[in-house]
Amino acid sequence: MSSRVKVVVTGAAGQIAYSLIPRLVDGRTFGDKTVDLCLVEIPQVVSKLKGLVMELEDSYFPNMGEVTFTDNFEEASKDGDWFLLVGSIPRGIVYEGKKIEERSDLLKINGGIFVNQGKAIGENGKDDAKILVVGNPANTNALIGKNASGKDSQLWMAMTMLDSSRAKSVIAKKTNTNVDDVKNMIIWGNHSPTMYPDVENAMIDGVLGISSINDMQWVEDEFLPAVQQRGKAVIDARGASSATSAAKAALDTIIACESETEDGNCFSAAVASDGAYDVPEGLICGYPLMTLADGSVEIKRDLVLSDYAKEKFQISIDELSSEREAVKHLMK
Ligand code: NAX
Repeated sequence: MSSRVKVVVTGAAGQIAYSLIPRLVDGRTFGDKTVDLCLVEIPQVVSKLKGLVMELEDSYFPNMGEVTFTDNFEEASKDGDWFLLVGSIPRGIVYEGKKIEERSDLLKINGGIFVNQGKAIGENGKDDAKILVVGNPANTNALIGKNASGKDSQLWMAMTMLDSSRAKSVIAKKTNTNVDDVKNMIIWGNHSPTMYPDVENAMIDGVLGISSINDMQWVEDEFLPAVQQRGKAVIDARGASSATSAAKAALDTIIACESETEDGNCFSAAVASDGAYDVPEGLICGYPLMTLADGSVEIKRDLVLSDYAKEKFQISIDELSSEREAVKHLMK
């Protein structure tokens, strides 16, 4: 395996990136590999990255390789091993004279960005590149990007690790355990309030969640709303969306993909459906994943969903299908 890794990060002057980028080179996420960074921003902001590069240089990171920044994604994408697509136009911003409030408007604007980025990754990224879409609407942005890339050997993911970590935290508090005692915390579906965090299949201190929690009323009334609405709760409290927790989740996703998953375990991210768990083919859907010894990432297929889980999951699948319908003009 190469001892160098090139990581391309978009939205590099944003909030999440400020927490994320230093930790890509701190020797934990990629172990002892040398990490080359290519930071990408829109032209109006790109010069700010000079300051971030100065800070990185001043931070004593022995594993940091070459660091460059640009507003030219195509150039940045050359030989990229990892692409962290964090940059997108956020909700609430005024774009071409219109305040962007609706998910459908977000889909439209960001969809266009992801066509170009997907194409560049397909043409210039490594054949086995891994792409993690963080910018919202993450699943459908990933769908558009993957479609435009035209290269099936690359792995496109949308981030649901933050939702999984939030769910672990709520369960750990409820069961008086440590977050590390909660394993297999799967997020099914979309990274949106329709997601289905699966308590029943989680392992809590070695016991299956359905036995350990045994309180579906709590799941329905407290757990699901707490996890599904956590992003909004953070925005209400902080006046800005989750940043440091989102950065940690992106790092945890990379770590999960870079090392073999322990037997029986899985982690959460959204990948293209091949029909697994009756999800329409092609949708980028939150699934339980495993990294195999050869470095490939596979869907874990032996989980059983209760009727309750299936009903909730279907709501999110339907939302993903309608998002795909809304962007079909951007797909080949
Ligand atoms: P910021 O607004 O702080 O930063 C976004 C940055 O992206 C800006 O600096 C902007 O100039 C840049 N950008 C926009 N278009 C770009 C393009 N085409 N190429 C390169 N850069 C571009 O947002 P931040 O708080 O960092 O959040 C980034 C994204 O993550 C948002 O879409 C947000 O909704 C999403 N999130 C996703 C989460 C997830 O779990 N998947 C959780 C956290 C967060 O809400």
